[in-house]
Amino acid sequence: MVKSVLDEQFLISNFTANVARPGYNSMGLHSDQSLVTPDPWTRVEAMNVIWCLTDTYFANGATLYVPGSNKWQRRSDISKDAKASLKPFEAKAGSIVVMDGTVWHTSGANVTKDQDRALLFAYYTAPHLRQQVNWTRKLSKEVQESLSPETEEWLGLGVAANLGEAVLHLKYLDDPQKKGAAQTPTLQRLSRSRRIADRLSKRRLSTMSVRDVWR
Ligand SMILES: O=C(O)CCC(=O)C(=O)O
Repeated sequence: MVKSVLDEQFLISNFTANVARPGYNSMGLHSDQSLVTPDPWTRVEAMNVIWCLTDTYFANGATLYVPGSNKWQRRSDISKDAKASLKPFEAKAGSIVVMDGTVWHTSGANVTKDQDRALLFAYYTAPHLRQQVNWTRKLSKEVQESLSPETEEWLGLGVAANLGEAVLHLKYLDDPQKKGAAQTPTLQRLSRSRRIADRLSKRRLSTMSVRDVWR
């Protein structure tokens, strides 16, 4: 699902648990893409997958969104009556809600007496956008070493962390006749960089130069 929106190359930018307890108030209206990249927002470069751990409805603080706000490309497009047009994402526990990063939204107020609203937000972005969390610092060495190559890639922990689409463009520049070739020189260099990184991490060295990767 994430790949269908952001393409093959994407990063996990952040992963948060937002629990709105009784009495919790709304936060400010925002789009998640506007937090990490300046306008104009002409294409979708961020998205959230929201995991509902509890039933989520207006009174317990369901996320509120402005229908059609994904069309706003600049701050000046934000409608004056945006707050009046907010609608809740209502869903049963166990559901997921996929939210395009250009949709303007806020958390709802929890006006119930005793019903928590617990949501997990997995926030993904295009690879050229700096992640909200520095996973290299955040995750312990043990956790990093236990990750699959795919998860490592998604967290931007690889040596070539955010080359993203550049890899594809370089591939075509290397040899336009070989668009479908699986092992272009660029990709060979990337897999070599992974092997070097693996060797370095085994030797417990923490840094390597870009020259080592691309030589
Ligand atoms: O908790 C919510 O409903 C919304 C959270 C949100 O928009 C955010 O964390 O940026």
